[in-house]
Amino acid sequence: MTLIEKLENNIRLDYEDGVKLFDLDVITLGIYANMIREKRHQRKTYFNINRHINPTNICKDVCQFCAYSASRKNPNQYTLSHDEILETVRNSSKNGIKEVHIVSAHNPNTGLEWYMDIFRKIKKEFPNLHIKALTAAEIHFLSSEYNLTYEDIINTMIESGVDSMPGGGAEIFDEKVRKRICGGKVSSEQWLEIHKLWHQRGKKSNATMLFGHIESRENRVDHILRLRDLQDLTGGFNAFIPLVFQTENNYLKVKEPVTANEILKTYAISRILLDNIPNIKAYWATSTVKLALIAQEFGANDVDGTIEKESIQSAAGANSRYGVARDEFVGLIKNSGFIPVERDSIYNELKVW
Ligand code: V47
Repeated sequence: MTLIEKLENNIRLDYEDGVKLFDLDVITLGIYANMIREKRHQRKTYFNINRHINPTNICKDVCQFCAYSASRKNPNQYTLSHDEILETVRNSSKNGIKEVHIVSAHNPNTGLEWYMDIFRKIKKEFPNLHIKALTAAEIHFLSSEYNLTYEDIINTMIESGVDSMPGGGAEIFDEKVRKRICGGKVSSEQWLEIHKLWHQRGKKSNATMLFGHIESRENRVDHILRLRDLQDLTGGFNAFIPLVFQTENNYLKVKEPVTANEILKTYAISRILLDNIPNIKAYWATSTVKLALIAQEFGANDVDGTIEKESIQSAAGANSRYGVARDEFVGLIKNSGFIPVERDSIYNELKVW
């Protein structure tokens, strides 16, 4: 069977097929990805009203792609106090946020109890607010700092009010590339194991892939298929988020940012290969809002949220420091020919515009 015949007949594709997909032109890929997208989500584009909080940028690890963590490239260290975090949540709750997304660096001074305490405080004051917090990389860091098992950390997170896990820290699973870009932090196997354990507790999470740096197309396909394998076992991933590498202020010497053509191909191929992850998120902070909207024609069905403030990607050059207002999102999505749907963190529809 040829690749096109497999695509026409919705046959599950393997690694070799996945690599060959990149040889197809972007429009052909878009047509097949969009067929799958429209079958699942029609013309709906999802977003949520959320707030990103990055409590500290002090990090014991040195990832080569990171411009956010305090280092030689970024001398401005900070750690927010619990009062500052709570004040941020209070202010954002006036804007109707339904989710806080809390992700940090690996700071040995903000320990396990520091995190659990702020989660409990947020949950106490805002019981209906969804807390999406702690990447698998942070869980791994806390587990090694405290000599606790992943299960111990996950139990404590759930007891303290964490509702879901974000998809960060996945980067690229290929061990060789991973060693070069973020050697020393959570391994690919450990990342997948932590999400598996989280899913086994009946909880949902997301998965990311950082692309457009030194990885190959083959590495991307391998990454996506490792996620598909885990999803076959657990069904716990809500969304897959291909993160476009931002080139400024970091140690990776990537001169040319990845092209829009390659980004759209990667979204489309993600949709085609991941027949078991329902949502493909074009995270606007890394793709730009405009490309995130175009990506809706190439398999993506989500643009992430209003964010309000964003520190990780904007430190590396993204134009995402101050979020996007809800009404702006609604207008942009409508103008692109899609139906804006405000969702909650686990993709229940809250309002169809
Ligand atoms: O894992 C770091 C990435 C991630 C750069 O789960 C960079 O809904 C681009 O995971 N260029 C953290 N990306 C952010 C993240 C995320 C974002 C939005 C939604 C969700 C979700 C998760 O940021 C890290 C890393 O891969 N990152 N540096 C950079 N220069």
